Amino acid sequence: MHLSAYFLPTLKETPAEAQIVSHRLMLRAGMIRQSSAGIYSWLPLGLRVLQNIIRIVREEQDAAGCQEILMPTIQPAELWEESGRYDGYGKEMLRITDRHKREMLYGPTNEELITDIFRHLIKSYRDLPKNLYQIQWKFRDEIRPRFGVMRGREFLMKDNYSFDLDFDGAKRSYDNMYVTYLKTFQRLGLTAIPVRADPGAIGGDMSHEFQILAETGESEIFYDATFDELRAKGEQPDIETLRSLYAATDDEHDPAACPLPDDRLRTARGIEVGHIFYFGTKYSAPMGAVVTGADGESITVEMGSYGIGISRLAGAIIEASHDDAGMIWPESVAPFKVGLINLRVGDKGCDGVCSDLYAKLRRAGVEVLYDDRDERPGVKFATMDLIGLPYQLIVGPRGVKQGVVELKRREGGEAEELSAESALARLVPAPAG
Ligand code: P5A
Repeated sequence: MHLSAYFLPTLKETPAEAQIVSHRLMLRAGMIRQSSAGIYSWLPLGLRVLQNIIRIVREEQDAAGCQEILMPTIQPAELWEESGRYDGYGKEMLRITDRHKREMLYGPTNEELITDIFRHLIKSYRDLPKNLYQIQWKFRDEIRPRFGVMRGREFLMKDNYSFDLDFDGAKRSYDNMYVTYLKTFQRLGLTAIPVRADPGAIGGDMSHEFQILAETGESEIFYDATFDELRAKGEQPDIETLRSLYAATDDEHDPAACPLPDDRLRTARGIEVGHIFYFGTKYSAPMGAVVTGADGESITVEMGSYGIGISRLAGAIIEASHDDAGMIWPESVAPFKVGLINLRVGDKGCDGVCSDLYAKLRRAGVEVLYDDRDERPGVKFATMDLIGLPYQLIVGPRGVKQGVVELKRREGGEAEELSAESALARLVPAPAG
């Protein structure tokens, strides 16, 4: 992609309404634009990040044996009357009346709709277990939408739902998602702390939140100091270790019952990027999601639901990884891998080297954003630092004469002069095998 043609509406001024760094940076880098409170359009750079998050979440869901479906955003009110949540959900639910005066709603979550699909289409114990997921927009009329995409009203969620014959099966499904979430967040460049949580409106009696530590987080969490020590060492702890460590939200944390000595207990702010629930027959019993067992008996299925805040993650990753100059994307979610900077557009040597590098990177499947604008070097560096691509490949007249280009890592800022061929070899992944 040539930056001269790319729709990247960057802002020079810091928007006054943005209170936290991720929101400021997303607006300044032209990733999103608000259309009404808590509702956003995703512009090209932002959409690339969102799609990378979606890809990773989807790959991990598929690898864990979940199957993708897509449910509508608009749901009939009757299903929620059946589960008993229609009135209780309150003002957060956006209620709509259609032309036939039927009550509808924009789904804030999909337990009822999936249970309805299940009860009509799955009849036998032989069809279980099942774990179905979707990646779909949700609407919650939050009283205080804020922090950009972190607490929106319309937001993108990966939600999945497990169905099992008994508690042991449901526990296996829950554990499978617990492990899958840790892997997913790790691939997104995040260390997530699984925290025992209050199941809230979704209900049930087993629940974990996945929290990313950040000062601007909306939740307060209590956790074992070992988490910090592991993070400081840059280690991703194994799952058994993680599970054995204490962590709880402020609702769940009970100082009298906490197993940790005072000097091992830490408290911090966190951003909830995922939340998993086991709720047994809370929806399947009132809605009649029943299968026939091996001896012809009726079995009410055991369910769980599991959510990842996809659009929130775009903001959360920035909160976890930025500096004064801008964002620092982990390679897995970066909108492009390389920013190619031509320091003197119009100079034959620079233009030639850049065109050649651009073509070769593209041919090798490396995503590259080529700054071919007629702008001062300072402006180009500032733009690249702001948008935070993992590598900057800098081509200037002095280097071109000496047969070198500069390769710089955004994270850490290490820079090196090397031949164009060596730079390419660094950026192009070695063929497998
Ligand atoms: C689990 C999947 C549920 O809704 N039902 C289906 C369950 N859980 S949850 O915790 O309420 O939401 C799951 C994740 O969605 C993100 N999220 C939000 N993101 C942006 N703006 C919001 N207003 C918002 N509300 C929830 C969170 O990451 C949450 O963990």
